[in-house]
Amino acid sequence: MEFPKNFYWGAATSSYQVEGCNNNADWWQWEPRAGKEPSGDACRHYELYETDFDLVKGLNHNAHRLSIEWSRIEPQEGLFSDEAVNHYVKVIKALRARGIEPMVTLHHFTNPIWFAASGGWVNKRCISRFVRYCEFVVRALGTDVRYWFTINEPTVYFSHAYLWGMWPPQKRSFLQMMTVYRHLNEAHVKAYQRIHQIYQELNWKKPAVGIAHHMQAVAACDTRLVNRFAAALRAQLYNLQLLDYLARNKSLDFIGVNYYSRHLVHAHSWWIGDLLMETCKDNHHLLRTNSLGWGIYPEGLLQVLVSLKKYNVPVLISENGICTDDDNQRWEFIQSHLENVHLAIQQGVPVIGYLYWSLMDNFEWAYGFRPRFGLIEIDYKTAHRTVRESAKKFGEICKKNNLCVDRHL
Ligand code: IFM
Repeated sequence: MEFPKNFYWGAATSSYQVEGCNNNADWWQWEPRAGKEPSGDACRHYELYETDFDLVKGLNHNAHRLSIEWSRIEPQEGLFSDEAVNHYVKVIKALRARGIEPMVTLHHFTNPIWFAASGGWVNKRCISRFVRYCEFVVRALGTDVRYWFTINEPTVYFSHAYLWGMWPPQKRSFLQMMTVYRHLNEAHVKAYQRIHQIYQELNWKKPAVGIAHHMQAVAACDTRLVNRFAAALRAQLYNLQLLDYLARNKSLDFIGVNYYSRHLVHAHSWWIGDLLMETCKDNHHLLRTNSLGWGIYPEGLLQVLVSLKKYNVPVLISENGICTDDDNQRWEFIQSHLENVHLAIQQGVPVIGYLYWSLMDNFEWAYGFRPRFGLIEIDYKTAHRTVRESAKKFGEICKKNNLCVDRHL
């Protein structure tokens, strides 16, 4: 299965999950308060990035997605750290020097402590604050960066942090969630416009600005009308509504898709709560699962990709991966999902790249370090890196731009 010419192959990380010692971030403050495993030194990627990028190069990746830690760049309101920005300049140059396309996320779940303390994403000022930070970063890094993701997984962020109370600031308020939803959308649009203005002003080649959107396959667990209706409603609300807004506001040069699993719909009644949330608990449609219990459903990636055709912009798989202690399972996961990416391309979806989540094992938020998502295994005691077999096999695909599926799958 040949992939298009110039296809981007690589992996993704985020600053807080790999760098270590991000002690100006709201998550850092929250971990001990919530009794969570501390992120601590994480993978020590902040100091070991050159070593990591040598591994990336050795695995034939031609693209790499990483995020900038806002709390390092702006540790106090309006005070920008030269040291932090110089660090990221070096990081981006280290990728370029190895012939790897850097793809940069500006917000990946964490906020500076001062920002969170003054109302975070509920405070209307969040938009101008975020855009000011983006402007600073883009001016500093823009000469070497073409692809920007403004915000990672807005829907995951606002639901976990403001509706379900699972992440800082642990709110459980529908109204606050809706405010944050609106603010994140507006922040994206404003940042999109500002980034384009900066590139134009400085006479740089046009950037590509998008979002990394968490999408789930949604399937009704049987053919009953209520389930089919609930599935269609959820697909619209969870997957497409945000993109519809951003597309209407002409702020998507590409769509980044983060895909992991399926949402199996079973609504017992027409009550709105059931329509929106209830999932099937029966043992029909059983799927194999990752180590966090998420069902593995490769066909779902095809389903979500096809649903993006209507936006008529390039699509980049910005995350797709599995946490497992069985590396064979990881390899099967990668192959089966790539088969579906290939099918989507054949069906006319303009997919331009595939980034595996994650380059290395890392800090999986409220779950701590237990889930192992990495192509590269991390020994957290010594920070020793071991390249997994699945990573080497994936590296062959990246090199050949071609997937040859193992027949036993
Ligand atoms: O680790 C996360 C990442 O930060 C955002 N997308 C999903 C990944 C796996 O849960």
